[in-house]
Amino acid sequence: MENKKLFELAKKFKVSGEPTDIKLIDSGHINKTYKVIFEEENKKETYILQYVNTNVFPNLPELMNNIKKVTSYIKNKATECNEDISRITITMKDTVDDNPYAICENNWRMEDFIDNTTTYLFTEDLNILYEAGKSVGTFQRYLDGFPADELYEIIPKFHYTPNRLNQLMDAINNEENKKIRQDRFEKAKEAIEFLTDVKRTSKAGAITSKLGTKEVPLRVTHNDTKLSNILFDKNTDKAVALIDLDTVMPGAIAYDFGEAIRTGIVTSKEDEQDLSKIYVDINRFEAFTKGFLEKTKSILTKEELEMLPLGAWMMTYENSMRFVADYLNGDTYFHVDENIPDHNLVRAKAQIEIIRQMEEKQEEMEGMIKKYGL
Ligand code: GN1
Ligand code: MG
Repeated sequence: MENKKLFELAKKFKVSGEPTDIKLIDSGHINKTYKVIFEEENKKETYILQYVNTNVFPNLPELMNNIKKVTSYIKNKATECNEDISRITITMKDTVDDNPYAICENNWRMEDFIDNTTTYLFTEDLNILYEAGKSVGTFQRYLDGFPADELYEIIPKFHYTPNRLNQLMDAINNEENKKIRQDRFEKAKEAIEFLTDVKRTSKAGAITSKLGTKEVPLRVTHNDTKLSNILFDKNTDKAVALIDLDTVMPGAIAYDFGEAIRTGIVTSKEDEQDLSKIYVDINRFEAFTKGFLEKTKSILTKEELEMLPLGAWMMTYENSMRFVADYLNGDTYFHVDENIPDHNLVRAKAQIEIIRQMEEKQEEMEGMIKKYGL
């Protein structure tokens, strides 16, 4: 979209000055995100302008309500703990016409950019991972006690892994898919075999069944805690805030731990094509776990603690199934880069490599959880 049009959209939100610069930030798989600069008498302020994908998030008002509830709860809790709340979480801007959900026509919204922060797709720095662990842990700690059933289930069964398996099976068994994309079925053969191996499918319900029987509590979970959703201070690399709250919903804490481990445990991109570059490092698992448990040890039940390594496996399993399903369905869900052939399959294969290595290191991971959690 042209800058002029984007500036017009940005001006529909209550901020002072005039927009002078705008850049596309190219990292999310669902929404379209821009960084926009407003200037007033040599003062510059940066904001995040975002187009929300309503195919994925059809109920945007409820989504915005969830964010409002969760962010005000976090700010109140942090205030009680005498923390500076200016950078602790996201803050949406109101629209000039006071739309009750802070969205303007065609599903655009704007939020403050938290100054002097950066993100990482992956990192080699153990201290950054320790900080990431503290960040996800702090989010959980502040929201401990939030009545999870007050949140709207934005994407039903989002981390209900048996459902993700069903969606994969539907994509595999879909006659139309087989007819139009026969080549994709051939290319994805090994990935399909790996993911539908009974060794793995039999574990798909291992978390949801315990939520069902209430052996583990239903909490408010972020559900998309990948490393790139954590802001770090540019100068100190201290974690600042966990962003992208679109999928805050009721869930198991193992989801938030697991999704962060999936992306933090390797020093490669989610779509790394050279599988020999993917190395699941237990030292990175340790660094994240240490930070996470420092913040959450006192709120976790024994069952939740024991479930954390499984959460890491489950989130990786789930993402690979989703990538393969989307590949077979013709890339209708995740944004794909046209310069990367078979992008969703590339992502899935990288995730499968991570699963393979995690399965070998399950006991080591369990040992770390004991070390820092007991
Ligand atoms: C999507 O949009 P983004 O990049 O924050 C997806 C997550 C996946 C992730 C994989 C609503 O997140 O669930 O884990 O891609 N979000 C949604 O990178 O489906
Ligand atoms: Mg997201």
